[in-house]
Amino acid sequence: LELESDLRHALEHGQFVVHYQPQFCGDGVRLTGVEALLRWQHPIRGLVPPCDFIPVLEEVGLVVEVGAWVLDESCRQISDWQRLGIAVPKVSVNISARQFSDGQLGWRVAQILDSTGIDPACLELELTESILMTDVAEAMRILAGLKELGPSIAVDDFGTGYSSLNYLKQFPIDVLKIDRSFVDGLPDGEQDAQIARAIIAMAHSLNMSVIAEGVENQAQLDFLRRHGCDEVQGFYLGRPVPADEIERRFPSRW
Ligand code: G
Ligand code: G
Ligand code: MN
Ligand code: NA
Repeated sequence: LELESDLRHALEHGQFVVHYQPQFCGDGVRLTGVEALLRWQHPIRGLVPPCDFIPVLEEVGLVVEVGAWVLDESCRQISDWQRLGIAVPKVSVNISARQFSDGQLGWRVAQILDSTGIDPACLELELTESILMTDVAEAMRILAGLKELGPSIAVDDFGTGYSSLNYLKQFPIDVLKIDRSFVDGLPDGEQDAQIARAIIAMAHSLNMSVIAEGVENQAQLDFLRRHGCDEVQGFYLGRPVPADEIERRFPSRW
């Protein structure tokens, strides 16, 4: 497969880059963190979006190596920001299914935290419901190990997969991310509004915090704020951008 060898080449020749999308307090003003999002800077094709190559990385198993690189790069970035006097509260890193279950994640996270010296509370790991529910006992064991190292755990795309609420409450989860498919219909879509309210209420009753993704307008932001959503993220507030643009655009809002 040509794409596979292109992707190996990309990893070896530094063609992957991480962009960062800002996350804000429910008020939409104070920055609370950034989500690390992988891009492929291809010499001819330009900036390739992850939907065009992450499935292939998954398929050929390269996602573990590339994922480790993203984790490394993101923690290094936090450390660089801290050196510059920019106190970025946290970076959220997406973890793929293979990366979660390959038995190396805890070791890698420990090593990265150790080599960068960042506060472990500055790192958040985003997992999907399906990653957690595929093998609950195994996930429980892996999560317990990760939590001991100090990062927070967020459930990405929440509401699109299937979670057993019984397990959800037993996992050491800190944050639920309301999937953008529900944010889309806010504030007028009655079902989306009910679902968003229910997720916020459930998260809070389980002592979890909630972030809504895919916020694209003021009306969505107003609804989420009014209903106590803790954090917000979306194109309306800030697109994923290179690290230096985060520094330029938000120098004093951390
Ligand atoms: O950045 P964008 O919205 O185009 O990302 C599309 C998808 O790719 C999202 O589902 C996002 O979670 C995923 N993605 C982006 N960066 C990473 C990464 O570093 N690792 C993994 N596993 N998925 C990522
Ligand atoms: O699955 P995950 O939540 O990691 O996906 C993140 C993806 O969502 C990124 O590719 C990012 O570009 C995209 N994204 C972020 N904010 C918005 C938004 O407001 N609207 C839409 N449509 N996509 C968004
Ligand atoms: Mn995500
Ligand atoms: Na998501």
